[in-house]
Amino acid sequence: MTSSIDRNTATAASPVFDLKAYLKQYQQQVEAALEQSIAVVYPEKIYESMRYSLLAGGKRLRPILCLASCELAGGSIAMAMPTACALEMIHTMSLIHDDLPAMDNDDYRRGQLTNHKVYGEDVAILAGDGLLAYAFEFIATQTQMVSPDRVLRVIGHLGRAVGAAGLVGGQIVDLESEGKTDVSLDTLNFIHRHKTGALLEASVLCGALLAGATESDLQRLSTYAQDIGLAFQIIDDVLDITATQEELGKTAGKDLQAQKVTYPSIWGIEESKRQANQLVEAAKAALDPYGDRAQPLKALADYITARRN
Ligand code: GRG
Repeated sequence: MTSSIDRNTATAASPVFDLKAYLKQYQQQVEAALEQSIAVVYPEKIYESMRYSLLAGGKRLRPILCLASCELAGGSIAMAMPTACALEMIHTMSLIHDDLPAMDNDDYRRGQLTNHKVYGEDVAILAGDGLLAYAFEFIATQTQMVSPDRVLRVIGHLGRAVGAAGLVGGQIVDLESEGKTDVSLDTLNFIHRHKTGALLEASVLCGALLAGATESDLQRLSTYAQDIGLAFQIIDDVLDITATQEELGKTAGKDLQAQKVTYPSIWGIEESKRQANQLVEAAKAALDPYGDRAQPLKALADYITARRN
């Protein structure tokens, strides 16, 4: 296929992009698709528990990044929606497991009680497992208008991003670092590039893969995604200190309480914000060749540093 850049020239008078309206519209579409994605059948408890966390709100950033990236690369929302839902299923399962007493031990998530507080630890573990498996089933069975080789690439990429080479690898180094005061910046970067960054990168790349993006498109999008992934985590660490429990929808100040090494604990709050802004600028610059077509992804990058939760 031709490069996305060839089909896309920046215009002198770029229209102002309304991120608020964009987020509202895409969030609504994602909510509707997620609502339809899982039915409650026998044995009801597991499906109810999966739906409890999946439909608890959240910014839906990963699905929206996937849809926006697919559109930038010339695809449609319909092509990417099953993968977008699967990304949210995987993200939600990682939150359920992260909140368990054996991990971060949290009582609140997305403004409501965590899954294990409502259903018990045994059910919460299974709800996470159920969502993880279903995510891959959902991509394989629900994706339409995309050739099987592209779907296969998406499944392969996502599997790698979620396993020991991605989320799971980041989480274990995070657990091993708990209680240590001498965690290096390299280790902190490893943790967050894997634990948080890998799924954000997969969200962007899977959307583009579905649309048949070229290798050079994938390279640019990967640079964008890795930069926003790290910026996202730096701001997450800052918000843990500066935002309230009401704003966050989860316990605030947890990192300080657990004496965790974070970006603000190494750099301070102002320098952390500066580093995050620098990463966001670099992320946006990587998409300059796409002109106006990159407006949604660029605005989403800005949203990462401007958000309050
Ligand atoms: C993936 C197999 C598998 C197991 C899970 C527990 C675990 C392994 C990994 C932890 C991953 C984790 C919870 C990373 C934190 C990522 C993060 C910053 C989450 C907050 O994301 P937001 O702000 O949340 O997008 P909302 O609620 O808006 O969706």
